[in-house]
Amino acid sequence: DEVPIPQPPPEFLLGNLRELDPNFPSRSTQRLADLYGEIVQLQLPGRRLIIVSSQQLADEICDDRLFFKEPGKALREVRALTGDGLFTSAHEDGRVMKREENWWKAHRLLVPAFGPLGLRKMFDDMQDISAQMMLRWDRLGDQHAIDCSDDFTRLAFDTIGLCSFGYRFNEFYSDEAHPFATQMADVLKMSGRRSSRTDLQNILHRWEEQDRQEKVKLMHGLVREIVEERKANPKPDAKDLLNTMLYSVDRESGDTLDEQNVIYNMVTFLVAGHETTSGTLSFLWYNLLKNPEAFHRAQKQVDEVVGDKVLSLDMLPKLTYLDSAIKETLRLNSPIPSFSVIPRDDCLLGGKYRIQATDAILLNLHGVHNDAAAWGSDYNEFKPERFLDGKFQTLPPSSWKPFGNGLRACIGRGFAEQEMILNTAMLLQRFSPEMVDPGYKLEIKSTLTIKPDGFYMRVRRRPGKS
Ligand code: MNH
Repeated sequence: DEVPIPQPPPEFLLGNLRELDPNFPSRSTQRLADLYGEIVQLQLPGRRLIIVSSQQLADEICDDRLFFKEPGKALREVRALTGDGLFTSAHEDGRVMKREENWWKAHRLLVPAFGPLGLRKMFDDMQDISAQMMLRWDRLGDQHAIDCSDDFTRLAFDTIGLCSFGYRFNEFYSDEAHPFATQMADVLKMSGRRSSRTDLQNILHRWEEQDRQEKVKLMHGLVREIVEERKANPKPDAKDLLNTMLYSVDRESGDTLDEQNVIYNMVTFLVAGHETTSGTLSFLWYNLLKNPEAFHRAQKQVDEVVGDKVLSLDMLPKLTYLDSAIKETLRLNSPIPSFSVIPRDDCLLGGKYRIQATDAILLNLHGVHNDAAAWGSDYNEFKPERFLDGKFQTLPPSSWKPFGNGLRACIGRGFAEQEMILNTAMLLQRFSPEMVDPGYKLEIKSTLTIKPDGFYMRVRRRPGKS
């Protein structure tokens, strides 16, 4: 039997447009989920948006025979920056976009480069950047209030620059963030706002649009310089992503990637990889410091596995508690709060909700990751134990999706996991962090991703650890 999908009362002309806060869309979707439950529909100018917030419905959405990713409004706005790079291109014919061959070419070339062998080669460079962070924290001393989101953003940014194209942004050597990082944050913010306005409203914001386009130009300029430099001075031994993109031939098409697409993908790695990774690390430390038992367990494991030795690649798989704490953080505080798909055809979701082929579906990760039916009544508690000892394999299907789904899932997952475990292990080995304000209540700021706002730590050298 069909059941109507709940909808908040629409307004004249705007429909439900004002339900979405342009500056914080994920707060709006969660508020709607709290009000209306596992499914809710919004009438937006020219389209209907369905928001899904339960594990059961999510599992149907994650069936790629029925649904697939077509970059939604927000991602299409980000294309000003990332074009037909992996994150924002169409791998199939959609309703407004045509299949783009460049997605397939880049996907085939880059999946192996982001695989275990590729990651192994990046270990030393990742450690290099993490060591810079440790040194900086050491020098700042144990009274300094560290802005977590800020420093982890430097870390993630530098790591992608060095590991993927041998470029040093040197974020830890300057007080201000690199201009590229600031421009990127601005462009993402403006792109998000554009996507939640009507065309008319966007015309009225033309100064902001000019600002956005200027920043995009500067960013492309820098990345183009890095590419030109590599072409002028090749590094045949550097097995980084830039070499793969510039010189590897795609077996299927016989092509290499064109230079414009290489630039789009380089910017894509920075966009997709730095805020997500830094947001996760900031949330991780918030969770560890709010849960002293978990913190001590994590530190104990680092003492057992690493001790006073220099961290090495073979130790990473043994740091299972850190891995679980990161997974649990990604459950409770997914830095990418949602992802979207479209249906191939009309269908009945959950056997009762009528979905039309013209709808867009948004998977609200906060809802799915806090579904009591999947996670139990303690779903809102931080318990890394949920993922330990292979329990990760036995979770209900599609109950944990912080890296997206299927063919369009995150290509940088292994990269991010290696970087995060490595950094956390080095930190726990040297320091005992504490919150500057023990009464700090989690505040969240939102761009394309979400991260803690105003979260400060102090770090003290652990006695006897040099
Ligand atoms: Mn990542 C896609 C989350 C780190 C590069 N990433 C996605 C998607 C999610 C995601 C969710 C799918 C979005 C969608 O369906 O529209 N990514 C993360 C998280 C982290 C992360 C939570 C860290 C934690 N991502 C990284 C890193 C890189 C990266 C690091 C690169 C160095 N991600 C990508 C790319 C895509 C992607 C590229 C697009 C893949 C594709 O569609 O082919």
